[in-house]
Amino acid sequence: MTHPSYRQLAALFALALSGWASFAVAAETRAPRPNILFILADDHRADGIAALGNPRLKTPTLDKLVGQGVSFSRAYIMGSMEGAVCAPSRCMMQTGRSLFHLPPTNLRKSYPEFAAAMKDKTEGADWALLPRVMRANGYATFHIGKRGNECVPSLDSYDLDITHNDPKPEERARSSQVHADGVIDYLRNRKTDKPFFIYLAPPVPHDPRVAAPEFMHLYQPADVLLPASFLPVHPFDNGEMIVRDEQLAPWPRTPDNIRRQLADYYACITGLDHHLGRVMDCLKDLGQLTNTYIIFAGDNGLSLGEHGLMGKQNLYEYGGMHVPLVIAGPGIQRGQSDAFVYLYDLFPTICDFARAPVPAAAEGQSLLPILTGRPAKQRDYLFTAYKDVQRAVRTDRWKLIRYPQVDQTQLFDLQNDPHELNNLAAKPEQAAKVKEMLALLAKAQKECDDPAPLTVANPKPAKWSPPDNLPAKKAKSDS
Ligand SMILES: [Ca+2]
Repeated sequence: MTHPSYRQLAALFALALSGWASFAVAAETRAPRPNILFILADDHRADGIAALGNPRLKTPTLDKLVGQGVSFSRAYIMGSMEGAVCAPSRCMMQTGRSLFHLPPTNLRKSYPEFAAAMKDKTEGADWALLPRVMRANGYATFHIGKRGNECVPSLDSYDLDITHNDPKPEERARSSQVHADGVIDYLRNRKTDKPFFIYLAPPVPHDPRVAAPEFMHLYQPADVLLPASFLPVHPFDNGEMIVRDEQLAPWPRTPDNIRRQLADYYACITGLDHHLGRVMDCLKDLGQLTNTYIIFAGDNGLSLGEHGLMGKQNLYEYGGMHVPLVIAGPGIQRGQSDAFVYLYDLFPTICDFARAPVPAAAEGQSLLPILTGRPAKQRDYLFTAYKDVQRAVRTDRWKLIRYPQVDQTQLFDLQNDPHELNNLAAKPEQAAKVKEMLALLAKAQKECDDPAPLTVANPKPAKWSPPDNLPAKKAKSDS
């Protein structure tokens, strides 16, 4: 079935430009291989870019990127089987594997341990790591970013890996600058003619949310709007109510605290945007900008008061799995796509940019056809998962979230209720839709080899009250 997103893009571009795009791709095969700069922000929400509909934010660099390329409004990670959602997200992207097909070893182990565990498997056919594929295809590879909750065997495979453990609080405010400086140093001092693949992954705008004073001063809590779906407390136990991230604000959540946290979050984003601008200026100075693909994405989403939640351990649209994704570069068109895509689709996409064969182990779908306005089969629905406590499937219009451990179901009409305010699951007139979406969810689970049941024998009570003996973590933002 042709996806509406493709239709939209196709209507705009295909007739006029598909011939041009084919020509451009063909011409590129004779040109030097392009560079690739992949920027993965940490906990950057899908709505964390001004040009994508958040005018309260200041993100001139990312706005420019949006204007030059394709932005994906329905990009997601598949989910997480642990509270640290960063880790499986980054591992999916660096291996091209979906959530339930990640290699069976601990992905926080170093490369030698990983390779030893995979000794009976064939590299390329059974497993692949993005930097190794890029290096094998003639790229100089460089990672700069955090090491905790990363795909460590992949980081170990970069030609140059500069990793920082979590910065100390006093270093947090400079984190975006330090990471941008690292890329600029690399670009200015590299001694090879090889094209580069840079993975820039700063721990920003992840908490604690502290930016340099000039960015902190830009946002005042009184100027920040509360989320449309703000609630003091989540209406039931979603299976992960007191995980670390949920303790970043006291219960019940208050408008003042949420506004303060949003203001700090925006400051971190604007700081990151400023320093990404310095990287772009450097590329331009070096004459590399026109031959470089630039990818900007977030590793996971984040709730900041939506539905009474503060973390990424949930499946709401303004929640844990929905991420920003913007791609610009040679031959890429300008526009927006609402195709359902996963972050791990970047693995084959980056291979395509590099004109490298896509390893058999990579499961994602290359985004190159969408980016160049060519016809391509798109996903009809999108599946997300969190531990054994939450499962969701969405289509163009409908979304169902199932909480098996407490026997709760939510059905949302995203077309008329994008903030997921009105749960329609108990409405008699929606019984057939609930049944249809549950069947689709079960189908998606089967396709993804997800063994979790959608019903359990003795569900727990869904009712939940905040613990009164659990002090909120002292986040900087609580002040
Ligand atoms: Ca993250």
